[in-house]
Amino acid sequence: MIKKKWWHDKVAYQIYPKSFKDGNSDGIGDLRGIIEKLDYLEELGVEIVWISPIYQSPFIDQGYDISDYYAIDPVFGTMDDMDELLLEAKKRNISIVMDLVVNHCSDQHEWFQKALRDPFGKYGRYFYIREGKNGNPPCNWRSYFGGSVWEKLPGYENLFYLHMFAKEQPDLNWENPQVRQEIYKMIRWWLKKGIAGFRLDAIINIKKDLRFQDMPADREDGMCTGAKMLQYAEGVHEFLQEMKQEAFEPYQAFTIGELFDFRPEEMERYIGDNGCFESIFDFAPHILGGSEKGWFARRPVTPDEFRDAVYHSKTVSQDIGMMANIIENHDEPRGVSRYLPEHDINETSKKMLAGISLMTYGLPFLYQGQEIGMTNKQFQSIEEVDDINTLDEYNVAIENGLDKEQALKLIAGMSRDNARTPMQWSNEPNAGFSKSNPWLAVNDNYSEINVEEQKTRKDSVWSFYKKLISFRKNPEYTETVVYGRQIPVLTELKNFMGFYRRGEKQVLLVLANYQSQKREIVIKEKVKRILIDNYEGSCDTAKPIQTEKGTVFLMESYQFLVIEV
Ligand code: TEU
Ligand code: CA
Repeated sequence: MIKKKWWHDKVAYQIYPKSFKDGNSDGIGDLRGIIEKLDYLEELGVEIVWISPIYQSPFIDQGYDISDYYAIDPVFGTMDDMDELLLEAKKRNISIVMDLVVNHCSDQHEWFQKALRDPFGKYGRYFYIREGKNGNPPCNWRSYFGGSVWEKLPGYENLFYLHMFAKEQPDLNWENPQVRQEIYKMIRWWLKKGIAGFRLDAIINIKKDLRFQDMPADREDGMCTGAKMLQYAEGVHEFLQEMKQEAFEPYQAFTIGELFDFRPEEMERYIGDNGCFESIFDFAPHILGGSEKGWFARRPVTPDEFRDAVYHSKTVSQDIGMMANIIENHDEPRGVSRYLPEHDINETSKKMLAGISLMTYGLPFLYQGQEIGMTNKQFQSIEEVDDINTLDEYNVAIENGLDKEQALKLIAGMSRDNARTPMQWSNEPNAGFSKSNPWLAVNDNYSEINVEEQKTRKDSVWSFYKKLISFRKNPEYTETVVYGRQIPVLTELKNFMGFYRRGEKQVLLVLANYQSQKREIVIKEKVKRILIDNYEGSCDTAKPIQTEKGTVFLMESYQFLVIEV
């Protein structure tokens, strides 16, 4: 079994601050809004809250472009609000985790402004500034948000700076020890303030393949996705270990890495006993169905693929450390819209997905609105989209010959704005999120799907999440739910997920009928008791029958069960 950590038995929750709750009625969520809702989070059973960036920012990439790491953006409030939030959270046993965005900063950050003035001086070395090839970029890497990763330095014919993301997000030069020290200093400053730790944004990108060479083109634009260089970049662990020792360890900080494109054999180095992070997100289901061509060429994810991805992650990680389970975040569509077939999205199937996510080995990480089963937005036109990433993918679709309508249709399902629409608190105007017009339109379905309504109903998605969360904390079962070994069962069945959680005190069996058709399931064990059933309270609640083959269940459409055997 893995070494126990204080956060293992918790449930975590991500807040996207612009869209969570508006405290001062300007249409944008803020810190006062979060403070207002701490009781709500406590009631749900949340004990760790990660807040997406609230630092000073020009908001080219919604706060992931930071112009001052030591300041709260006025849109969100003041440093006093932040201190109050920390204090109030503490009273409720909630640990606050901030976003650490240090692969890049904003082009408005004073470091970059100074670099622009003197590219060969001290601050020039804070970034990757390179000579081009006769006025063309040094190499053919494509940025995550489209176009070259290289942008010309204003005033120079053949000097470029590197940006893996938008051109307003210049990459910080981690090879420079001064840069690293500045970052560690900033981290310590925040930890000293009382935050519990950080979520580390795009962190694997901090190590570059410094040869900056062309790679074989993967699209007709002649470029290759910059992410590919990560395969050739050696030594990210040295940076990460140094950061851990100098910044995190002195404060015993909780750290959770956002890692894509990492090598599975490195799991130990990431989340093992001496790993550089406490945890990392499990993005295995997220990458399913993707295409090098772009979002427009994605295909839907099948239940079996989803299952296999989840099982694989657990197989490679559960003896090493604990990953975090998500079905959505601020970069993703809504989980229920993505992992359930479109015509089957209903409260029962949403509860099944909730059950899978919370009963799978790992730290459950909810994203705001997931607990009420918020769905993707129906975008009517590209004008409704704010997100820089979606706008680029829309253009890619157009460049590939799709007309506007098709392009929108194909990329809308992946848009990051699906998750960024305001939190649906009630059926009041603007979903109770704000008294003014929100910065991004609310989802039309807020009168059906909202917190206020769901809290009054015992059979709501919200109530089911609450039940799953309290189950994780029930002293009778917590050890098994948190540390019990996950062992797949009935893997030959299509559209089905079954697994044991084998603990020291008991064995739980999790069964999910991931389809609308009913089916018969036979298990070899006798049932001690049924602990969770998403049909509870209805006449279709599980009724196991003992036969000589074993125990037989007639499982309803998207039925989800946790059984003690
Ligand atoms: O995301 C990193 C990242 O890899 C994503 O950009 C991902 O490729 C994309 O969202 C897929 O659609 C982090 C943040 O979570 C994201 O919001 C930021 O835009 C990005 O870093 C840059 O800071
Ligand atoms: Ca506000």
